[in-house]
Amino acid sequence: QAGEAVPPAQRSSWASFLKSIASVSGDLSSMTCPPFILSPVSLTEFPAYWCEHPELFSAIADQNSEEQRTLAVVKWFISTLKGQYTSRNESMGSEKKPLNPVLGELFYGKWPDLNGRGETELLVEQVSHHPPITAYAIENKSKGVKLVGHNAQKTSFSGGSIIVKQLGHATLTVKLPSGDVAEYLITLPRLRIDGLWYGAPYIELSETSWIVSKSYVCSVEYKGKGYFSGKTHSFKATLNPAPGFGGSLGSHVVEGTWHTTSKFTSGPKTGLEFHNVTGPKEEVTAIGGDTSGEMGEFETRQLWKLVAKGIREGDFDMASREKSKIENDQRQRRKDEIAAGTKWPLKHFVHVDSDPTYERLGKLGKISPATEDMYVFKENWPPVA
Ligand code: CLR
Repeated sequence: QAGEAVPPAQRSSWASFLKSIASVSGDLSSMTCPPFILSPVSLTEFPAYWCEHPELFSAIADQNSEEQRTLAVVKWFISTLKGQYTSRNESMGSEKKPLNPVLGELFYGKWPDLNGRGETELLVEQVSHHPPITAYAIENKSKGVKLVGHNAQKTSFSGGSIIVKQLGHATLTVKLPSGDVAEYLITLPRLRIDGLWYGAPYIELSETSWIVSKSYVCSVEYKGKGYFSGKTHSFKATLNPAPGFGGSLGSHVVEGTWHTTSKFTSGPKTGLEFHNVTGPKEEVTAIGGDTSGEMGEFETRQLWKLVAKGIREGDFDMASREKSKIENDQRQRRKDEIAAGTKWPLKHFVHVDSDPTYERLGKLGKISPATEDMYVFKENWPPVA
């Protein structure tokens, strides 16, 4: 039944929200939603999903062949999907609308060194407000593994679902003992947000994303219920040597469901388990939430504290009052900048129009577009002294 999962008092507001998304496409971030669907967490916290299995991230550095390393990268990548795309359903009962970060918003965090895996650090900065763009760097320095990327979304509405095209990409680099650096270009899946009619949204992934290095091209195809395995959250990863590497490196196919397990279905390891995320994950430890620190009021949890409290405690008047304060402050800052002829300075990233790594590796996969802009990470690490 329509609006089944929606609190009765918010059903008409949900219905008008659904009507409005059908007509507005592009950017959902600033649309007004009924309170039951609001999340108290900002999008600047989302890059932490990339490392909720820190041991898989660090294990990328421990492999001694190109083939094993590529398999480790793909295993880590697939293992992040459950957190990225299902964790709000687990923690809050459905997908929710995250807080829309302000320009300059920051989130720093880390995962501790355990069992010799090394410490992993996370740094996130909101580098654009209109359209919303989030840039991040995740680094395990002792292992020499680093992920840098940015993301934005373009939304549309089709057949009762919200379709989210992810813009942006990530590059994973690994310092090898030889002194070389292995690079992996990572592109992102398309999302379909289903369940809107009932007021219980959830994500299904579709289309293809790529993990490409100079020696391997890996495509990850995503399908939901009713497609190749008939199961929700299915994927099929196909790893093939890049042109020129065919003789020495093997091909592999992995199939399964990304929120549970998968196994090799073709190649030398056929039948063996590939990934398994049925066990616990490790959430990031946030760093430096006090306004006296380097991040000041731009630290995400500090910035949104009262809005988040309002959402958590059902005090939506306070939530919207506090949200307006933040928005007005932002508007004033932009006005002042225009008047002064200045621009908000990014703290950790530099925007450039094209990414040579993306262009070079993208060609090996069938990745389109042929080029993308990027946010180069300034090497002022660590984030907090
Ligand atoms: C952000 C980047 C992360 C993966 C990810 C997961 C969930 C996505 C989010 C990204 C972008 C914003 C998003 C969200 C799900 C819902 C939300 C698309 C891609 C939209 C803006 C809110 C829709 C509102 C309905 C839930 C009513 O790595």
